[in-house]
Amino acid sequence: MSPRKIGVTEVALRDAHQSLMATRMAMEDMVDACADIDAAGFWSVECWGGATFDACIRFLNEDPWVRLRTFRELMPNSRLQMLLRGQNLLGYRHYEDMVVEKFVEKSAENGMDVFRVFDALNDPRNMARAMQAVKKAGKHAQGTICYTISPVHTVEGYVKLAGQLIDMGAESIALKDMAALLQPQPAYDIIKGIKDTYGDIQINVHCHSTTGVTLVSLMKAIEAGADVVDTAISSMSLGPGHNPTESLVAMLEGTDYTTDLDMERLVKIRDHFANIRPKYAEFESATLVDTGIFSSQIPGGMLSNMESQLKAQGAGDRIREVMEEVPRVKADAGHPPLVTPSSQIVGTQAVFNVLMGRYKVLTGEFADLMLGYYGECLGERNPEVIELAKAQAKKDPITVRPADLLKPEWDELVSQAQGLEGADGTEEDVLTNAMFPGVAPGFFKTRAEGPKNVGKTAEQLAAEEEAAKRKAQGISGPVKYNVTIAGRSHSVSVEPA
Ligand code: PYR
Repeated sequence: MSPRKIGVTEVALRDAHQSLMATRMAMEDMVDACADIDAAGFWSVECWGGATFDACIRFLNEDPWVRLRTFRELMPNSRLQMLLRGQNLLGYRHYEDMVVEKFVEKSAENGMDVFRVFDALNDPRNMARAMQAVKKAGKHAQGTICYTISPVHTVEGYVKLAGQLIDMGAESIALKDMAALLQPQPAYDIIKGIKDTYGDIQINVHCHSTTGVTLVSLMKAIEAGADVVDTAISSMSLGPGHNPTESLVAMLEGTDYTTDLDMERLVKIRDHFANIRPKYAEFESATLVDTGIFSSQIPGGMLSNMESQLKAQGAGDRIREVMEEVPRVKADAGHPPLVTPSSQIVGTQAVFNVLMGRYKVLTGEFADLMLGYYGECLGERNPEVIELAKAQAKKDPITVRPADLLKPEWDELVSQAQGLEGADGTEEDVLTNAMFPGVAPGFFKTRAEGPKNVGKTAEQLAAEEEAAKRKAQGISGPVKYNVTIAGRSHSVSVEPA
């Protein structure tokens, strides 16, 4: 019998640089890898999502829609995949249904094929409308289970959620393990449970690698029937990122499974990003392996967020207390999985609790989470904290789908964008402004200046390396270099730090 083919989603162009280097990679550093990625034989190429969209306009002066169209052009044979925050789209609030429809329609029109639709609370009502829109656009609607561990999360519960997603029209199910909490046995049990209950629905498994256990989880997932797994090319893998693509290929050799990926192409992709990665070293996290996440449940991105909030308050030394507070706040909120935006909401409230006393001050977002304005969680919310949230927010809890309370807003969003300097009148610009209204107006003004690469140049890296070497040898004083930028030679002097 020939081995069963396991599809692979390559995440280097989205989640890998999001997780490893704060989403800072510029499009120009990805372009040269695209032909090899396109020809390597991946099931899909993940390349777009909330954080990449945000970073494009916030840090890189890059139009995220142009980025998507460029990927489409450079990878004509690939399924392009994005991560969509359900009713939140790529932003942090719920949007009214027509905005959801418009966003999906425009993303499809600009080249997107596979929409991985998730909701931070796993509330199916928050995914339904986006999934419908994806199907209407004739694209692949992937329903997502965000994986977490808690007293209320069980294998049976996850299998039931998969059924709800299938009933909503999901063409495949993603098991999304953003914090590397998915151990091998539950991976096996959940996937076996879904396959046994619902037959041959496609299952995609997404794991981060931070706890060190999840390459084994991918193997067990495959043994249980998983169809597609997410990995990152080795030079963009591990730490808070993902398992290496080439390691998956090697792991499956001699088993009943194969990826059929083209190793020569993988080597080229690996070499490309091995050259690029050092440019972004200043954005990298120091974490390699952390099994403490099994108790704190804090994904890498959330930890660095809380660290910077604490430092800004001159309380950088209190991170341990905050890490202990997070599981408590999570339990009070009904055990939501921690992923955008629940990770930010729970993390910030944990910081407030440590700095000001437990629930002495509630953030507006945390009050909304406690009152149901982000949707339903699996667990019961702490009634005492609900009372505090009611008193502070001066509103009552809700049980309806949050977006049902929203009024039509598309026309208003169109007129807001029309008034902005540099906005070009397209629906894409309306959506960019709708997603990130605090950032988009500044981006529209500077867009014509073109993309900005925040990575270091080869000359800067060489100068830094030389300065470090001299420092190690005890040589002080500036070192002079001649560097060539845009064809012109400049003399620069680098002082040891
Ligand atoms: C995002 O929504 O951007 C995540 O990575 C979860």
